[in-house]
Amino acid sequence: MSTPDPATQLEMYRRMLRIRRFDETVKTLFDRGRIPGSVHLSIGQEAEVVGACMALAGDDYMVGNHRSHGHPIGKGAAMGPLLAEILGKATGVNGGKGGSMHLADFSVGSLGESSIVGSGLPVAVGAALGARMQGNGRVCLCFFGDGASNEGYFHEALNMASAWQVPVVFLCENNSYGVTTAFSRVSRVPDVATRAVAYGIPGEIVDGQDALVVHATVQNAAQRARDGAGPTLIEAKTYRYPHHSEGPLYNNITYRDPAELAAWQARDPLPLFAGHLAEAGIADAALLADIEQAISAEVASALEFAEQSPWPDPAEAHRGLYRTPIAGFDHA
Ligand SMILES: Cc1ncc(C[n+]2csc(CCOP(=O)(O)OP(=O)(O)O)c2C)c(N)n1
Ligand SMILES: [Mg+2]
Repeated sequence: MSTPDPATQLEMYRRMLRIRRFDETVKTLFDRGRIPGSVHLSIGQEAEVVGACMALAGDDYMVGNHRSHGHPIGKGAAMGPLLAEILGKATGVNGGKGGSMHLADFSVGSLGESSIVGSGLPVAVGAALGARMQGNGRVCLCFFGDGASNEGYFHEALNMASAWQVPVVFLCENNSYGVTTAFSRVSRVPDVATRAVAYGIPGEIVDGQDALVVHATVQNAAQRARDGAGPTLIEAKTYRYPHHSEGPLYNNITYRDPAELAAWQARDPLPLFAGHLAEAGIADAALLADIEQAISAEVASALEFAEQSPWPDPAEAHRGLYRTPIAGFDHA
């Protein structure tokens, strides 16, 4: 696959920056008590998110997990309705009923996200099977973590996808930890990608801090899937800079070496990609500064939109359910 043209590479940088600034804004809102529950940030992982999402066609499907603010942004979604959803507002992508861990945004093919670790894997296989049965040429990209690769869902989904050769790309975002548990403590094989052998599908390891490498690898896998050659398991080695989720839970827990964090921060995907754009003559310092300013303005206006939006009407509470569970509350 060829390297994306300069305009596409600039858009990759914009989306990575959008995710970073979006998640920083979410953190500020959370710290001010504006978001109930918890939030899981993708800061540090932007390159693999954007590289993978931008390797898809506009109408391809995508499935996320609990750490998925960045996935719809990577696929090109508007930030206002995403932020409104996280704040529980009526203008949110799911009417404010889903929140941080349920940013389904059908406008960009994002089928949904779920806090049940591993549960997106079979959903992705179902979506891919549906695409094949409908003959619409779409593929489904499935994001999941290293922790999810130890769930039964992972094995069932990969086996069925392989047996039925459905057009799905499994993208493991291996950020080395499931909450505070290092992957090396819960697996005798160091790489998730090795497990592809058990299902007779290709398994590839990529540098998750390099958006272009991830992009090329996912593009190849998506083409393979579209051509009827079945699924691929890709493992992007990456790292989250914040703790698992926001809040005071992790303040006094030691589970990772500060030197390890510093080593990954030295390979922060944003300066890495900015450096590449400068070296390749795609962006000079002035253009990079303009992009930085434009993205900050976009995030500020997304926040303004979310803040100004109304709360959902209580009468909406039971709309969108398969079945209205309480007699007398039938608003369907
Ligand atoms: C089935 C299930 N088991 C446990 C949990 C609690 N839990 C939430 S996130 C998480 C870790 C997930 O790790 P990973 O898949 O590596 O994703 P990451 O958070 O690192 O992106 C756990 C154990 C859950 N939500 N669902
Ligand atoms: Mg993990």
